[in-house]
Amino acid sequence: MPRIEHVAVTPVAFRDPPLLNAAGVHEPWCLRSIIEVTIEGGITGLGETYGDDGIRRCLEAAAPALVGLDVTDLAGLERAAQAACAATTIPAKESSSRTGQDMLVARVFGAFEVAATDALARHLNLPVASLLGGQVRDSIPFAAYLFYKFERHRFDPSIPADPWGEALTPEGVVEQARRMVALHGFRSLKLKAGVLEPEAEVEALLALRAAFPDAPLRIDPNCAWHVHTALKLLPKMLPVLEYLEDPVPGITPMAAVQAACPIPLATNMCVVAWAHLAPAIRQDAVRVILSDHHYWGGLRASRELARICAVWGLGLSMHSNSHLGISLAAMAHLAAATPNLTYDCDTHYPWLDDDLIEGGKLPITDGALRVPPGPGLGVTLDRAKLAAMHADWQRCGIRKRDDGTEMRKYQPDWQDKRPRW
Ligand code: GKR
Ligand code: MG
Repeated sequence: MPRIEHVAVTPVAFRDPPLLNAAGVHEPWCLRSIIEVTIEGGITGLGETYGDDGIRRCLEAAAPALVGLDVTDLAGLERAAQAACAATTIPAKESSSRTGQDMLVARVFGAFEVAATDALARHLNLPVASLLGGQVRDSIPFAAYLFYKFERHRFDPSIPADPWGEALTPEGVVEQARRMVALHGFRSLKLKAGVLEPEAEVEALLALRAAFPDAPLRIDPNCAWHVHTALKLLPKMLPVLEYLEDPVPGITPMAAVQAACPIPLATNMCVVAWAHLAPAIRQDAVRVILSDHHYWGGLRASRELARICAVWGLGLSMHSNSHLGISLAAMAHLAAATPNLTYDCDTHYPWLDDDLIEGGKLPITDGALRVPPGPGLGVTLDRAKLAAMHADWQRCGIRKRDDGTEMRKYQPDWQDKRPRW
């Protein structure tokens, strides 16, 4: 198979609206890293991952070591990722507290694995889904991802107000949901919680149920609640929820809630690495895993995770962070090749203004994305937009996502406290 001839890692920044969560509020710019793996014959495969400085430096350290590897040599790719992560000093404040070394390697490896898989699939003139075991669906259902939201980035006057407006009340959340459903036809709704008093967030959930009587609903407080709070709220939430996502921090507290809860608990927080699976399954802490190829180690690792979920009778869906179209295309090909995808996937994509792929944003209609037809991931870079987003990265001044510091601009005594309520 062709060898890797060149690897490029380009940091980019794009506008992100002031979306609220338990960690604070999104900053005006979101960072991502764009990966290009070029193989013999001049074919280039694409990948996209986190953009914080720590991972970016590991990606840049690994890139030259990939040159010369056969594009199918994933073991060699993993060794390069391991060596680069071991050799890169990441100041503690620049790396996420949840990210151990193994998870860092999985992130770095995963980013290159996607790009190498795209390149290989293009070389073979096949869609990426074909290399993951075959496509079992053409269209991937996504949920509307609703956020409490400030009207605008008040501390950056250069940024115009976005069309979404403020959402800090049940009425505001319902209005946001109506707009998102009108734009994209979503059938399921997810409310990002952990922002207001839990009772107020449950009121918003009930308002969503009243406005959308048939929509499957989820709420995700990102571990902002105590076990006793989650248990107290269950009677009100149970009749309207399809699953409850990460109400409390940690496997054992999640197991305490799951034991009292007839609906599944879902997570993208307490099961985020292979080592977490055994204790979570043993304690029956979660019944839905929200997988994410960006941190589980790429596309093939995520297929393996899906198999484990199937074996253990766990539900499976997909977690998201703010992202661009290369990530969305990779999520779509992975989802297309995953038979046991049991819930609509999450995506932040409707919050994105503009994309850096040719043709602009991929269309989500009737609540679903048609899998971009191959070869490869089915998306290509718009070089002018890549250059513009790289220039934005150079001048935006942000080098690590920090929702807490951004939140303290609005509320100086604000602290990230989980559980808070
Ligand atoms: O974008 O604010 C956000 C989300 O809270 C994100 O950071 C989470 O990782 O979407 C994610 C989740 O489901 O927990
Ligand atoms: Mg979540």
